[in-house]
Amino acid sequence: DRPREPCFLQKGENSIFQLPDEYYPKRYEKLSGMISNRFGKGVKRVIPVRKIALPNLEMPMELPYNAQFSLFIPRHREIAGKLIDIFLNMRNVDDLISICSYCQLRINPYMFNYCLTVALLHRPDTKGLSIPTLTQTFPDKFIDPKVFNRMRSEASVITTGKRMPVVIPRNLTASDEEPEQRLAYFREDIGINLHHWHWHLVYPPESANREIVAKDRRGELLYYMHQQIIARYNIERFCNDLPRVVPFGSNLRETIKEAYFPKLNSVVSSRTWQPRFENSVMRDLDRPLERIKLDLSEMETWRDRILQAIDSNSILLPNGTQMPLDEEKGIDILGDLMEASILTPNRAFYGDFHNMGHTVMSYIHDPDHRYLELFGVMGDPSTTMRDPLFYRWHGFIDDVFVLYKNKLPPYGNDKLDFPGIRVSSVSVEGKAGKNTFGTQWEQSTVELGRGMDFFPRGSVLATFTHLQHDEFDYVLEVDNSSGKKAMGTVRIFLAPITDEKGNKLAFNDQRKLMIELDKFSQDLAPGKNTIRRASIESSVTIPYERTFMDQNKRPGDPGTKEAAEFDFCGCGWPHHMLLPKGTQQGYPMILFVMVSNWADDAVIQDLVGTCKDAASYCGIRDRKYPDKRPMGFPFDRPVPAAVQTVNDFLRPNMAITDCKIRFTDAVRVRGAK
Ligand code: CUO
Repeated sequence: DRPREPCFLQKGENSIFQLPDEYYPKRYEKLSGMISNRFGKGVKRVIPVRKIALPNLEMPMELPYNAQFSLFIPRHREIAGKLIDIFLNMRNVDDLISICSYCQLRINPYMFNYCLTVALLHRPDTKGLSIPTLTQTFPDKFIDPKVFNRMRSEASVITTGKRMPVVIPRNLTASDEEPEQRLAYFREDIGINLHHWHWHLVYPPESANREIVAKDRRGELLYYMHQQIIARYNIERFCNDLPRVVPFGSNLRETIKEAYFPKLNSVVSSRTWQPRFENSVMRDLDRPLERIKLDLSEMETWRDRILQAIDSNSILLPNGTQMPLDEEKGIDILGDLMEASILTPNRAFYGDFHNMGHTVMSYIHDPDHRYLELFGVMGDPSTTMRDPLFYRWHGFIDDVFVLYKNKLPPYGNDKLDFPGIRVSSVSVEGKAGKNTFGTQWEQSTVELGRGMDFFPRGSVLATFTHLQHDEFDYVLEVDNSSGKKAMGTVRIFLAPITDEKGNKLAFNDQRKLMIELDKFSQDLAPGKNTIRRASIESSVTIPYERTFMDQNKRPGDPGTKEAAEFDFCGCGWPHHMLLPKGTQQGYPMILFVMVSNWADDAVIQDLVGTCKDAASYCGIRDRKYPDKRPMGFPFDRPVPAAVQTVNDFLRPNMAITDCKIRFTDAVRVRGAK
């Protein structure tokens, strides 16, 4: 229950803010003169905070300081929407710092962190600021609490600079008896969870400031980004001898066989994140504290109405008229409707299906608050991907989107061909050999000192193990026989060849397992073109350093990029997870490349100074989604019955090659020579 310093806007480790006395809550009055003493000699700079006329904070303060905060709970979203607006409406950065200092001692820290981050991302005057990654502010959302005890001992005995990294054990959430545990390296990957958290930060579901929600093709991107997660997870399952995810949602009363024991403690609520036991069943929610009363039958009604809308290709609007789910905007509208964000065309009728699914699942252990328990990991975007149930729920959500996609006509030659352009070959070159991807474990060390609320302060390092691959190049030979210069968009995907039983996948199933690896525009001179593209340039991923944004490095330091690129661009699939794990024998896959006509793809816009290098799953900040085609093109639609294999699908401007992912069960240390 100690006040935490306004660490967000802190400039460097040794600076602190000096708050106006009036800002301290009554119970901390005596502390006001002492805060700087807490840091003793270490403080080099004290930054005075301006006293301002405070806006009405009654609503944000409604959420107790020690409560859990969830974006999936409607009342929490409303309260957070209000606080985001307060932060967005501050006249300048000094006033923002002032209101933050006041709020930080009073407002629920998770919500404060979320709202401030959203505001910093969207205010024109804060776009150059760096913010610590969530692993630094709330490491408790990612890491076993035992590790904190070890860090505490390390920090209290050893001075900063000499401390040894604390090792975060692998596979700690279940034993090998549990088959789902084979996927723990994916589900509990820190980078993957950070990506998902960032995605939901960049695409907040609610704000009175409608334009920060109403981003270009937001609903469609919700569909596509999560579709890709499910495809990636399914391939990962194949590599580990597990069948595809069984979607959960057509029968909401079915027994859920998967258990999950997160082994995380919440620093804010001083509670353990509750597990879900095997064979749990969802029940009606009645939790007055969170203002939730929801019968499962309501969710069933919402679901059936959504299915009905897809069936009839139209949505009922509040005024009684129908809105068509057409070819161009249908998926985007459905995304908003299902999530549901404030953009949903009719919340009263179609409800809040996906969000409430997360919520009901997250309270499965205490649906009527009889045990005064908080929600489990399914209730928070920074933890939900740890749980096997996440993939079952989003598997169902994806199936619903697919019902809509299945009603669209297959792409014809007008969409698929690029006359005059021929991809004559594609291959992969890297350390593991031609057309072989090499993967192994890697041990990395990250800084977690900022989120450690203990003394003495300073650097605390944690070492963890994650999947990694050898970097490689794609090599493409493209002939341009059009006689003039041309411009294409190169689209690179990877898909498995066989299903979980070892049977060859029919193309209609295979296309749903196509994971995007890269997409870029390319000049094509007349004649032969050899294109070499490095894996690290992927439009899907952000580099390792960005995922674990190291606050000790500043823009301009060796190894860091320019400020505009470095800051705030935390959304992006972690590069170390670009490829599935593969197998020791070499997991067979096909690499698919298409060069589409840039004239049909291009969105003409200025991209200077924006976060743009993980655009495939995250879009581009403040810009339109940079590809006019439907997301997932050319695999998002059904194919004619005659197309049985990927070879039947190929056009001259496409090519495939067989490749393998060979996994070596060894750990290399990041940075070691
Ligand atoms: Cu991202 Cu359900 O939308 O977790």
